[in-house]
Amino acid sequence: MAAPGENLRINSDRLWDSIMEMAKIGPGIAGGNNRQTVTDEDGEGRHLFKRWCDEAGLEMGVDEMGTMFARREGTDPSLQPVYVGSHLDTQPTGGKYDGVLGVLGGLEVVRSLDDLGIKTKHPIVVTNWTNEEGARFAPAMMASGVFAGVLDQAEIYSHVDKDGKKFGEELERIGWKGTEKVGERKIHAFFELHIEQGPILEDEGIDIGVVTHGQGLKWLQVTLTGREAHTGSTPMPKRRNAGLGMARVIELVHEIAMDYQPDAVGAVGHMEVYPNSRNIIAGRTVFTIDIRSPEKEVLDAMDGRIREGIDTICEALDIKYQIEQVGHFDPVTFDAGCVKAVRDAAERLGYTHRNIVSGAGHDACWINRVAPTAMVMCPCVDGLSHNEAEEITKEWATAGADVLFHAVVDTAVIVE
Ligand code: HGY
Ligand code: MN
Ligand code: MN
Repeated sequence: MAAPGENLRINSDRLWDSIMEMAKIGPGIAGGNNRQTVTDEDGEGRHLFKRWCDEAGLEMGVDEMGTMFARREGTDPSLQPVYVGSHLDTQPTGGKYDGVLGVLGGLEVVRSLDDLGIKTKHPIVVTNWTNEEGARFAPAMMASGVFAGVLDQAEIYSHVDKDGKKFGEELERIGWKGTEKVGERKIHAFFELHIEQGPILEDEGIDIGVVTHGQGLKWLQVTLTGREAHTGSTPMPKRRNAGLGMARVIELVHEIAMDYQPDAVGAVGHMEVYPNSRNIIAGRTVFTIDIRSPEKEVLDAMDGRIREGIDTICEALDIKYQIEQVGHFDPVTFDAGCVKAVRDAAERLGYTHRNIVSGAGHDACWINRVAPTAMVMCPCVDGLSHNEAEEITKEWATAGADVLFHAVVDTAVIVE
């Protein structure tokens, strides 16, 4: 079967217009988006995506985690479909492209196939995975994790946000809890287009990242318990300061990550201080350590050193600690066949490309456990993401979607 000709391209204007249309839903306060998972804004974004899928004649399925599957029939409906997609939920101060480019890039593949009158043997399913970000409800890549069988659905339903609302109840409230059993769908291959969220492609002037691996991740939620006391009248030696403990742990995480350069990373982005009053010594702090590395041994070594360090810090400050692992996946090696389809597509289309390891986690990292999977990356301005100022060019979006188009269609097999 012939591969798509190098002249076959997606409709750049339509893709860009769709991204800008989606960006109007759940606007942020600085030009980006706040469309957090299973909020009303997420529900509105889902309805817009469904309307576009209906207009494209796709058959929509929704599973019990709210993941949306929009199916374009193949000439042989008995074949396992090629899945293509990402996520529509955003960070609280997210950008317009993180996740959205992958879902709407997948929809653009289908729209372009219809424009060109191309049929494929395998069906194609455009996918919106619920709660990739893990910002409102941990962990990240939640629905794809349940789909891959690594997270327990009933337990996940009970996860609460900072206001005590439960994920399962919120999913039901916005009307997007489907009836399909999660994980029963069989996938021939899965492709995800995503912005790099780092500086490499832009710095090197390269159009396409051929993602060969994804780095591993651990999220450790730490609770430190000291004693609330007056900041003025409590002598320094008598303080049990959970705020000081958190500060020392944050410094420890940074120092340990710096010991494993150039690849390891570590930070604390989520911090809560109680009672958070100007003249009360913090009695309790709750925060999440995010450590990552392409090497499992390094990730495990950092984990061990951090736990030892927390014990030493808390001993010295006479405070208690609890550590709960709230997110984890090992480094991922994507499917060689799917990675080759991405690389061949970039080559055929004349786009510059390079192999790259994904620094961020993605739904593809979990789906890679149950189906051959690969990712396509495009650059982003200053490598900035998880910031409302996240930006890409229309040309970068087009190149990424063109490569996605060819990789998906190559794998779904064109019918002459
Ligand atoms: O945390 C991550 O890497 C992803 O953006 N959820
Ligand atoms: Mn993402
Ligand atoms: Mn993200």
